[in-house]
Amino acid sequence: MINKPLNILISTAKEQDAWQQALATCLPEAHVHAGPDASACDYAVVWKPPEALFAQQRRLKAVFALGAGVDSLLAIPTLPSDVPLIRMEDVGMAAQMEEYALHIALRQFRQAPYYERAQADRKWTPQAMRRRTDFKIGVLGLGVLGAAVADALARFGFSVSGWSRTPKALPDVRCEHGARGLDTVLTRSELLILLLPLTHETAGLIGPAQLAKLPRGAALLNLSRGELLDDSALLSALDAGSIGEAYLDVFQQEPLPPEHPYWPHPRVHITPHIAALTPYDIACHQVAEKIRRMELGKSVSGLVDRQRGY
Ligand code: NDP
Ligand code: OXD
Repeated sequence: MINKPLNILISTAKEQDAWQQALATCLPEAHVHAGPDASACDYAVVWKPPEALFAQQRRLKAVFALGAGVDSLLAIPTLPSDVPLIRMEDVGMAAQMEEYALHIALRQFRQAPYYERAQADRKWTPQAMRRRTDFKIGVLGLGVLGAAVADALARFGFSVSGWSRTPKALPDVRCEHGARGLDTVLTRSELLILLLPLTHETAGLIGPAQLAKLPRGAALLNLSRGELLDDSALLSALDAGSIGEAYLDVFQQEPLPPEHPYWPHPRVHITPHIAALTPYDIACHQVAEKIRRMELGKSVSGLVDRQRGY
């Protein structure tokens, strides 16, 4: 419990009342304000806040992002550079990412797109069986979410490789890093899953050259940010048949504009950025615990490294 009165500002793009209530429940010793005009607060808990918020709030001890990715927050020019920025770690998102990735992996492994087209053509064309261990999946990003996804796929029996910036060791996952490591993962992956943060290094990472390295007919699953992917290159690769299917949860522009060529494409499968949603209760519990630790002068995890961009 914190003894001195604390003022917390919550600012979310949507469902503000529910977030305010959840945070007040998890942190009963604090005043949780939701209006933009709240007087100087100790902490801000935000998702897509107005730029004016940081210009008004000059005494913040930390900013908490209500999401795992902080690219949009880091792009706000008024975000104070000397205030710690702390992001969400898992808070129930890892399990949702595992479900999503397993669902797509099973679709691809059991050739669902092939049989759906065969049905449309009234064709009875059984294909040879495959073993799980022969189905090769690559996961780019082995952080909180990527490592959980790679582990879940490996435990299911698929042959999984993963890629990160620094070297990693995960049971039953072939871990790669660096430029050569990326090529190793790309050239073997029949399903490539993107779970990297958007940074100056990862923006545009998957372009024509990288797509061309994947095995012919491979599938791509983007769960991270649309900006990682060159949309025109992907559409060309889909039309040429070098990429078989694209499963896209995230886009350079969200909501995806109605005229975007992804919408009608027969090999593009769209979901509206719902791969992993942030549950109010678990997220607010994590924020509350970290605020309590900070008030006691203790360190917290999830601190964003501004230089790295994640
Ligand atoms: P983490 O910060 O825990 O993990 C990031 C991973 O990416 C780390 O393994 C890191 O390497 C790796 N990485 C970063 N930069 C590079 C690089 N230049 N080259 C190679 N590897 C790199 O993030 P999370 O796992 O928590 O989240 C990942 C992303 O998922 C978020 O940033 C967000 O964009 C997205 N997301 C999407 C959601 C959705 O609903 N679609 C929901 C939640 C998150 P290293 O381990 O060496 O540091
Ligand atoms: C996140 C997201 O980063 O929802 O948490 O995309």
